[in-house]
Amino acid sequence: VIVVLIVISAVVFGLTLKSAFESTFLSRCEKFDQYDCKKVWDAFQQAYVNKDPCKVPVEAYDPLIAAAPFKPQCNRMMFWSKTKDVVHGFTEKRDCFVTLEDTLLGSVLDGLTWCGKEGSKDTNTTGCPGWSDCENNTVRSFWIRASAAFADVACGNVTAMLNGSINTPFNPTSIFASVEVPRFIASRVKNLNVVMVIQKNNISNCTDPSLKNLRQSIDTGITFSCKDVSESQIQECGAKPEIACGDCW
Ligand code: AVW
Repeated sequence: VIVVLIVISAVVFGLTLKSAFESTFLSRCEKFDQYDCKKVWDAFQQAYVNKDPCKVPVEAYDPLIAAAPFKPQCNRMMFWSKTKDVVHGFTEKRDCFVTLEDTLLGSVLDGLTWCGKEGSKDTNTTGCPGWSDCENNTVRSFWIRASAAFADVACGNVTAMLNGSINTPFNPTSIFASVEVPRFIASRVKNLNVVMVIQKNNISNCTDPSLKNLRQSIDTGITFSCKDVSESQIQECGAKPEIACGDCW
């Protein structure tokens, strides 16, 4: 009887335990002051729980964005496309710039996979649709919504790191091109400064034709500049706090 009771209580206790996903979410969230992480978790869950993981529209995350709004950080906002590692290698060492992944929502969900299921209140971390498996998938809709909200608060001088080792550094299908750039408005954003990350075997640079498209697609009134900067120079500035942010490139 005792053994049976122990087993039953262990099972009941187990069901009330937080999932590893929720624990990761909350512990990453608690590194940020000023937010009620339990409220943020509830707002997050309502976006996808008990839904077909391919039927989560971008707007499903509106209440989450409202629960953890992005704060404008003028002159420090950093966007990127196909340069995730070099950008974050830099921003984790220096506080010159803030990327989406340095904000509460971006850092909490960076690298995670999640989805719900019709008829269930669980959050799954396996068996979720991949990025391109269906348009309105749980993870992709979140990143589109969060990127839009982050771009909405962009102000002053905005920086973007693009990749000089690919054919089309400014790719119209990227989140940067399709979601973020269209939200930069001249009344808030003064200048868009592209840092073209140049590696040894680079195949493009600031003269690439795709950058002309970028220049043409930004709101009139926002000035544009582009600078080719070697990856090693970016890494060196990350490693040397004595170099002023404004002198990195
Ligand atoms: P990215 P973006 N499969 O480097 O301009 C799986 O292409 O789009 O840059 N994951 C994907 C896929 C895919 N096909 N495409 C994109 N991702 C995910 C937010 C993946 O996690 C920031 F503010 C990849 O690391 C940047 O300014 C990430 O999306 C801007 O959006 C970026 O893909 C970067 O988006």
